[in-house]
Amino acid sequence: MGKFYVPKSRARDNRYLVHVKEYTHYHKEGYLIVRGLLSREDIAGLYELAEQSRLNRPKPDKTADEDNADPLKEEFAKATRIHMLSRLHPAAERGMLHPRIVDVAEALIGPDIYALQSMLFLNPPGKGGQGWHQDSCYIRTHPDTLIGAWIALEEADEENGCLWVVPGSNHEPVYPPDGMGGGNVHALDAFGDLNGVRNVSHLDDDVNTLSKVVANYPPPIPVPLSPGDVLFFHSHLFHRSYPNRTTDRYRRSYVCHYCNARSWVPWDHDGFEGDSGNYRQILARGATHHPYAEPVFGTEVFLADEEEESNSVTMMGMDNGMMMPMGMEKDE
Ligand SMILES: O=C(O)CCC(=O)C(=O)O
Repeated sequence: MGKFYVPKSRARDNRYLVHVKEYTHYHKEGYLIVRGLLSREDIAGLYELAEQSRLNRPKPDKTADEDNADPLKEEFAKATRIHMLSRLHPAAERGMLHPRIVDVAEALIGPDIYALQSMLFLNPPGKGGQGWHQDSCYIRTHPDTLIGAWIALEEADEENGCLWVVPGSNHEPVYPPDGMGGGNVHALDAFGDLNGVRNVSHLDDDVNTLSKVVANYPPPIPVPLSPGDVLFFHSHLFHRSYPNRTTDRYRRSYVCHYCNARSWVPWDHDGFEGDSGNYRQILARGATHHPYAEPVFGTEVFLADEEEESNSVTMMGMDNGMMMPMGMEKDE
């Protein structure tokens, strides 16, 4: 008889238990907002890291933004996001592997979860924004199981550049960017009419031709969030953000990407050797038959435990055409 594991994290205190309605909303609409998933204490370390990154940044080249009289803006002239701090700072690793975030990922795309990527957004006044795109275009996983978690470190609203999403667009295939040999589209040759798109992520809808597919949908919706709220979003979902149009507020957020740890991952932000980057991805929950990495700073992860395995259920065909789990008494 085969075995399957029972994730150890089931018994954990403070585990976030996903509701069926949340699961169906995510799979139907392509996103899920979990309000207050992280506490103020949980995000304090990430907020502090964003502050340090802001204050310790080398002064930008004056010529890069020379008409800008606002020192606040000048300080941030070039920096809107910092990639992969999770490989450099304990707080960033803890944020990416936060068990309550992984709890949700486990229910939506798991049970086995890799943590792949982290980005700390600063988005000072006048800066930031990313035009319409689909995340699977940038991060390749086979099967394609990628999910994003957008963690608000402060109020994010339309003024300072919250995310916008197109509900239901997660059911679209990934549109291949022209000139990138199909990008990360799965089974590109299996489609008869999957047209390429140009300038994906460009802020200007006139040049970013993914906006033409977005226009087939009802109007996109903004996703304003408060500190500790987390937006989970499907990697095929059309989404974007606008530059921060305030003069006195930042838009600090932490955005991480995960996938099912049974996926083949021919990707790593910092590159990889051989034919897959699986060995560089942290196993954040469950188990995998692929190679994986461990947290660098000792953040606790909840992996499958051999001792907690259970027997799997095998179905058997009966004479009357019904299926019955093996080992169950036959109902006479
Ligand atoms: O937060 C943003 O401004 C953009 C984030 C985004 O689109 C992404 O992480 O895919």
